[in-house]
Amino acid sequence: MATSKTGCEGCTDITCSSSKLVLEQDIAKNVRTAYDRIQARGMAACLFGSGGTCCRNCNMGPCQIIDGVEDMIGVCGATADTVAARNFARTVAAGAAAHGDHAREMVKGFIETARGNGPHEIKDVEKLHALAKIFGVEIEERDVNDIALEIGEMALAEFGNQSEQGMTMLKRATKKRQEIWKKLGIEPRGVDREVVEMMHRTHIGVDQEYENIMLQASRCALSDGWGSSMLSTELTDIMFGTPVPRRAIVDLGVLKKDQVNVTVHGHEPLLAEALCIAAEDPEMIELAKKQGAKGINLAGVCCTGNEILMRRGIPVAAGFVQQEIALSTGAVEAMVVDVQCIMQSVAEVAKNFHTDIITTNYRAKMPGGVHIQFDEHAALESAKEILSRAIKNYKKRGTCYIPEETKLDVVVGFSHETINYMLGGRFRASYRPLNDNIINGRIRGVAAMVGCDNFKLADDAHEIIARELIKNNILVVATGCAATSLGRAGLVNPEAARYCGDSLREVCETVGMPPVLHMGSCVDNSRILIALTQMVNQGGLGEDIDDLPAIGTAPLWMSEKAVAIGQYFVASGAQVVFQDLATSGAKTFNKYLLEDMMGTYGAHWNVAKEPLDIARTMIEAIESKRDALGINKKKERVLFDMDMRRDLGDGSGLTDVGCHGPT
Ligand code: SF4
Ligand code: MSK
Repeated sequence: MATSKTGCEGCTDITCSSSKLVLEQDIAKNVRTAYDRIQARGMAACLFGSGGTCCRNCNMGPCQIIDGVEDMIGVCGATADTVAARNFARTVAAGAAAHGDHAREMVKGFIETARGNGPHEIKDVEKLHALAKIFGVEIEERDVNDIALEIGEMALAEFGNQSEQGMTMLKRATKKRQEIWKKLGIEPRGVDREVVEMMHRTHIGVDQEYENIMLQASRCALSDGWGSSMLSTELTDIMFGTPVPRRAIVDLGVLKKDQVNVTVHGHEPLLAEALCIAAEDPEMIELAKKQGAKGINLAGVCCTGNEILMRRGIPVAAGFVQQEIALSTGAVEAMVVDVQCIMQSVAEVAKNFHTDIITTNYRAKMPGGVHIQFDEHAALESAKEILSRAIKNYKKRGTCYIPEETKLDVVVGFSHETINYMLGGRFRASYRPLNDNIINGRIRGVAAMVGCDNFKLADDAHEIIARELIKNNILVVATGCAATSLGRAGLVNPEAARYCGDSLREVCETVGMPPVLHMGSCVDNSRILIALTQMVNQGGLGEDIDDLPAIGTAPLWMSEKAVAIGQYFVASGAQVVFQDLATSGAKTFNKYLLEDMMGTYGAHWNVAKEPLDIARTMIEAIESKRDALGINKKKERVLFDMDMRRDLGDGSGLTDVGCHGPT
């Protein structure tokens, strides 16, 4: 097990206690994890790669460019700025493609559900009707499934749209933002089209002006945030239920000694939802009992985990950096994977144990994995076949170690609808109380902590940033593996209010909400776009997202999707802070990202290396927005009386966790 910092680009400090506990055990002594591989590499990353100036877009290269050195441009003449912009834009395209392909599967699953095929049904009719309004679909005297089918087919058409018309969801943005996009000519048309155009424009000899390349990068990213990701979130909510606050648990201690442990890892919740249904099937439970287990324990990893955590309260065992460690417990009968963020190394780790890595999607196989194709037309049958295989492994389990003490309570399920109800009460749901609390300074602003975890910083980086933010009375919303990491740190539950500054603590205690609101998986960042837009529409905080005291960070970003997310936030007017960007080798382009984009979008990228620097950058940005809004007058600390408590929430619609939400 690696435990010390290396000189290379990577941190092998394991601060997470559950990971440490597992890796210290004898059963894990032959396991090689990413921490070991980082230590073994022992060399710094290539400067051209990390600076963004290595180009291999044609076979005259690879060309390694040195900015400002005359002969060190590409063979074709491409400059550092062009190369770095092309590389950056291709990262955006790859991220948008991943979200787009995920979303397409969800739309297809939604259409099958509307046709009455499979185990799922339309659960959130209110949300279906709201979406019908956006799509211009008639709802009066129509069957729910008919409406769903029409919306599903319109949503599917958005992927291959060939007209010049902008995508449907764009109209949910503020008027001002829509005008900015129109003026710049970057309203996304189709999900697939923007990725194709991005790849074309970054082919050798096409678009060679970094600002123009970045216009298409914005359009491509917007087709993700306001297009595919938003479609995916909305249709998934309609099909599986819009999240409401619920209690759950996270961390490796959620695995169970006396049950068949099946971890579900990846992103697309169609299979995971079917597995949840199958795991409750008496026939499956009986099968598990025959093998000597007391039952079947499903646990999530990465964003599939977040999907079923949010909607069903199924525990999350691990985020991205812990996927190998979950297997190293020796207590997992099968890790069921679909697409994205699945390390190839899990198959190697599994060889040390009785665990099967079951790949389920034709797009994502791996050597050493067992492939059982998930058939969406026979979802339950597929799920049962997968579970049966896992159950049969139970008897083969050898020595195992589950760090049972590492099990953290969380309260999750904060869709943008929940936030509406939570603060406004069921009968006068609105963002007014949130806006008022920001205007009066009890809440200084909103910080989104999203995206992955990685091995570049110690794994308490999210916690350090979030603690600093809430201490400064900034409300945090979180998604993806960042949210899992914050859950492990004990910040995603109402008791964490004690770590907040006085005024945020009062708000959290009054409403009974955590200071870190878990909003879902990485596609669910679209919820944050809607929440920000609702704050603008509520009034009092400016005319557009770029006026809000709000900022985002993906401090430990790893996946290309995080860059697509960052770009759609910036193009929507929200600043973002990343730990690093592969653009520093191109001075002018780097300055464009970190400063000049402000003139175009009202927001730009920021880079800050250390966790506390990231937090400070965010706090400063929020305070300067408050200054610009003229709401930064010093307020005396006010103790809440009954009227003020009523303003925060009227006590109706109490859920099981005490938040005011839809029941
Ligand atoms: Fe080199 Fe230009 Fe080819 Fe890139 S596109 S590899 S810079 S010649
Ligand atoms: S899973 S994209 S590591 S959030 Fe969404 Fe986590 Fe990042 Fe994958």
